[in-house]
Amino acid sequence: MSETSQATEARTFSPPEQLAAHANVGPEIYDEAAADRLAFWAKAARRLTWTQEWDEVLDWSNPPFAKWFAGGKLNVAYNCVDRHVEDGHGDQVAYHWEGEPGDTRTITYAQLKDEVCKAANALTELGVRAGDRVAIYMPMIPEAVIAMLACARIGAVHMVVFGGFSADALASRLDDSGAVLVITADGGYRRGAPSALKPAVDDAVGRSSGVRNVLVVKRTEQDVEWTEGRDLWWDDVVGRQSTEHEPESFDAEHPLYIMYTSGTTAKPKGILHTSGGYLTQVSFTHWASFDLKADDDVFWTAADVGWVTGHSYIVYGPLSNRATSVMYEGTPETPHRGRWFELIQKYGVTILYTAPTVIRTFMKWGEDIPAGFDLTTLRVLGSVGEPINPEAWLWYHKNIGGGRCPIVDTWWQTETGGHMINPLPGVTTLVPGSAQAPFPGISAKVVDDEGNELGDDSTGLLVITDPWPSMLRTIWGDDQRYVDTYWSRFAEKGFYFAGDGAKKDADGNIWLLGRVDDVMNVSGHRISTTEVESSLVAHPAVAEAAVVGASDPTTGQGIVAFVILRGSAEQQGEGASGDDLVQTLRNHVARDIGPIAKPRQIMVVQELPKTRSGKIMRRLLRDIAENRELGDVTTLTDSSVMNMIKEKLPAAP
Ligand code: 6R9
Repeated sequence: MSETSQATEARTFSPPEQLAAHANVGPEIYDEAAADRLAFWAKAARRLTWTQEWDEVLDWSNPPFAKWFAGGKLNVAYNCVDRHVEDGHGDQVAYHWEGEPGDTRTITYAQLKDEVCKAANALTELGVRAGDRVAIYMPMIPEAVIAMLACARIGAVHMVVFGGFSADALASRLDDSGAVLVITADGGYRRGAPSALKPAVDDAVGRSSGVRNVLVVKRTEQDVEWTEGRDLWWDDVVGRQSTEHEPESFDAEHPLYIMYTSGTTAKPKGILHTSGGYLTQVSFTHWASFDLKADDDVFWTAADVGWVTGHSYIVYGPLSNRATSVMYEGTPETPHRGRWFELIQKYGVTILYTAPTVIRTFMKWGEDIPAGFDLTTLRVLGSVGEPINPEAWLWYHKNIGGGRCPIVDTWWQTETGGHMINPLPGVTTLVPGSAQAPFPGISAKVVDDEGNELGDDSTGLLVITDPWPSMLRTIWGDDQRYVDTYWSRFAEKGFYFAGDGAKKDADGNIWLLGRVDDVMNVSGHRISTTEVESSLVAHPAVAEAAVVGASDPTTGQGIVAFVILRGSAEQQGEGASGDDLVQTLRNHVARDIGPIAKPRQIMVVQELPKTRSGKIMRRLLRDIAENRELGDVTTLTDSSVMNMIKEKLPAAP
């Protein structure tokens, strides 16, 4: 593979003529939004069905606590399901679901409505009330979506935890959110075998005081432990409910969900999203960014619902727009490396949205695999989760998009709820590798450390300068941390600090450069260095640990850990069994946090570089992990430490 640097990539791609001619939005949308931002978002909000009109589009009287569409009332689930059935589209497929073993389910909007109503009645019977938190820890099966919508329908706040996370991760989230119910499954299929979910739930719920019931979907039929009185089968409780359920209207600012994301400290942040503004932006961006045509398209976000991308672009965006979606349970290589392409061919997928890490994996596997399938139905491609390097962009464009599909590279975050910076497929001349321009109605800037806007051809920090409808409203239970984390860096200017570095090229296109704080991005998953460090230090052999994200050709960043062993373990680390210990530690982290957090490499060292205030200088360790000349070491307490570390290390890959 040749290196294609961002600076040297010069090819651009104008919108396909046919697509541009019939696109949902044309170039005028930028002027319209610029002329009156709030009127623009109000118009987007009117695409939804409200039972009561709002009094004010934006109430920003108490920044950074925003209220969008205050006074307005709606039901999010009604907007995603019922209104399409009432409009005569009950027979339209909402999801073509495909299990990893090849079993399938086709769910129409009418069927989805019945299932959501039954689940809403079941939750009510279990005593769940508006405002209560419900944890969802599920494989990628339709019940995950049904459970989310059932919560939304009754005003309960869902909190989806990615099924790959450990019992510990689940336990801390149950605790922090104060969940009263956990909805899970016996297991799911992953890489050709059933993997269990229930044991982690039993472990986590055993440590939590607030969870009253565990509702279990039968998916794999594997044996599960059962706690009488607490555990209930989904089929028993939901199965017998009525398909009638009257949706109640909730305030636009009623909480919709909490999604936890890693920060710079070990404690994950519960990002809170509310109803009206969130659905407005997610629905509108889904329609405009992908040029979604409800009657014709087959839309596929190939991601997990346990990631914000799944919330916004598998569930709320597509359903609010009456899209027909594909939902797939498993991994791309099961039972063979052409599985995704087979699904595109089978369902006639027209829009595919996925992450660069998957594209880079497909590149590694070779272009012969996609070439063996009919992918000609595709017309728009999307990318999300990390910067897509121009080489991967061009490969995606040629080998999956057949050279004819625009690629929409969408920059956004759990915190932003929906797309923020991306090209529009019928409007923008694409620059491979760049997310290009703020979405209409979004005000993003690249600034220097003082918050001064930078001109073209410069590098700085990404900020959002005005509130947007699907912005997070706070960190669950911690307003101060919300202020400190996002709004204190540029407090005087009132900017939202995204935590990403960004560059503006000579033409004003925005290029995202990754996290500037200590959050790593591994295959699109955000993992904090502190989280992994805490896990390592929890192992009896480890005295101290420092973790950095080093650039990795496949996963974006790879986790590299530097550990100082405890006295008793030191000899092991030096001796022949050192490799064993390193393996043990890698597995320990995988078990503790989840497989995604397993360090790529662990190096045993004598010392770690620290500042006078005791902070580990990860920047220097990153230099080592990426085999670079060391940067500035003047703030180290002891600059000889770096030489010591370098001497002891094998050459980094
Ligand atoms: C949606 C999502 C957010 C962080 C974000 C940034 C990185 C996401 C990106 C991108 C460059 C893109 N990121 N999309 N970087 N180009 N198109 O990924 O949310 O999991 O919260 O991660 O991911 O660093 O700050 P989340």
